[in-house]
Amino acid sequence: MAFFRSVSALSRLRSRVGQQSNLSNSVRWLQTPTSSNTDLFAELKELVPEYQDRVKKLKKEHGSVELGKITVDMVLGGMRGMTALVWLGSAVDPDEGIRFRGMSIPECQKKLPGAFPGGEPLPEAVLWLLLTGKIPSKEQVDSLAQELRSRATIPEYAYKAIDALPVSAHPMTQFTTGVMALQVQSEFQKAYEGGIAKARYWEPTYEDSMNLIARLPAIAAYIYRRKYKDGKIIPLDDSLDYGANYAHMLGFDDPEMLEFMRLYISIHSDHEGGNVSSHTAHLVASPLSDPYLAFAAALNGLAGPLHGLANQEVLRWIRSIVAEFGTPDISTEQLTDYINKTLSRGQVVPGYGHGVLRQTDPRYTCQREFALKHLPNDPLFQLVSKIKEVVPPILTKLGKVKNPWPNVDAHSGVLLNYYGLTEENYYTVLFGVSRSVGIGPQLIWDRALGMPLERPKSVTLEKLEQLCAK
Ligand code: NMX
Ligand code: MLT
Repeated sequence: MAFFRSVSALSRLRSRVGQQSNLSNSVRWLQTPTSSNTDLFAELKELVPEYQDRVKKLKKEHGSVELGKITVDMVLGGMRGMTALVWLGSAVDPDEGIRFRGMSIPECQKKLPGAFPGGEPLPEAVLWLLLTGKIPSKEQVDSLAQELRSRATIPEYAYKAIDALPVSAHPMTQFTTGVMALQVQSEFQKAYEGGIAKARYWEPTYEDSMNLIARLPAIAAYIYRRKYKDGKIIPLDDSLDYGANYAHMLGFDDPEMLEFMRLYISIHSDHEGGNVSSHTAHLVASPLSDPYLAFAAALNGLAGPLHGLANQEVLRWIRSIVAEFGTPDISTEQLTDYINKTLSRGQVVPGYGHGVLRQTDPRYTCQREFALKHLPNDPLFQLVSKIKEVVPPILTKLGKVKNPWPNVDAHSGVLLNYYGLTEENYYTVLFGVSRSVGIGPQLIWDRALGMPLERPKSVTLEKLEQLCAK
């Protein structure tokens, strides 16, 4: 069925190591196509020394600059608000939301190449941006799409590892298992065992991260086909981009669904470094565990209902509302009663609230705009719109919820459902594939910048009490 691709990543790596580095000093957050280089690795190789110098300078000249104080609330409160790690790809402003290398979602929609003029940003474009900080040209994006397709072959044993699980296993369990099977091909592990020098760690990390990103859609699609369809693999289409190919391998070819998948992957790719999945990947990679090991750990965090699994919970909750009233066309009073019932059972309203955001998530907003354009009359979309009006005042009234507004997960399910992807237990796998586009680049930079083993200090309860008594 599937075989390793003929040109191995290792031989590509060897040939690249021989290439001359061509240092450019002019590239820092320029956000315009600044080179015609269509090889992402070569582009990165030019950037690495400059970034290394910046980190060296920060450590040498500003190592003791304080970034804030640590309070008991932070230590007991999930480290909320504690600045504790560097993440290059994106940053989240509590009010404005995500910026990818400084660019908001509407800016990305305007400036990043799409599959057609005016189309949603291609995930390949986001990947290029996150890794280099530069807006790629269409030629660069096409070249990256081709590179990802060339890396996308799945070894037979990865399918077999998934097949060893019962079909009833949750898709996220199957997905993590598939990623762990892919780990067998880790170039970083091989290179480390071969004695690679620290200065070159990022090169096999690049190979692993790119291979991982390239292979995830096929693994993820297999899980979907196995669990919900006939189990037959739909092969990759060489003419399609990353997002479209994933939809195609799942079994969806409606051009609107392909376009939604491009948007979906792009907006779910990265959300700075402190979220559970990204932070987990960074932490697990810090003792030099390879990208597969780190990403599998990240997926296990993503599978929690307060994080990525919330997209599954949202659609389940919306369906439970429809089941309760026999129709999605319900009154504000009926919806209010249902939300209060959810809260009185000691449950959260899924899709609402956030650890950092304090306004409506712009990822929610852009999905709403997509829905308004393509499915304004869909009854579940109309229900989601109504929920957005009714939930925030109720959560605000509780007096403890810091952000009563909708997050990314409040919207994605109804769009997927509209296009025929109705099996909500699969939704977090889509989030997981997307998140690799953000995590992969950071793992490469972690190695390029020589980021050390992560090991914060903990404190006992007794010690905390003693410190507070002083
Ligand atoms: N429904 C009910 N209660 C909530 C909600 C909500 N949507 N959001 C927060 N609260 C409660 C929270 O449980 C906590 O209660 P308690 O003190 O009794 O433990 C209180 O409000 C304070 O929590 P916050 O400080 O506002 O939120 P925190 O930063 O701790 O948690 C989330 C953030 C996202 C975990 C939380 O808002 C939540 O559980 N939301 C629902 C699940 C969800 O949508 N998660 C997806 C987040 C995005 N993602 O993709 O990861
Ligand atoms: C994410 O995309 O990771 C979520 O919004 C959660 C977060 O940022 O904490």
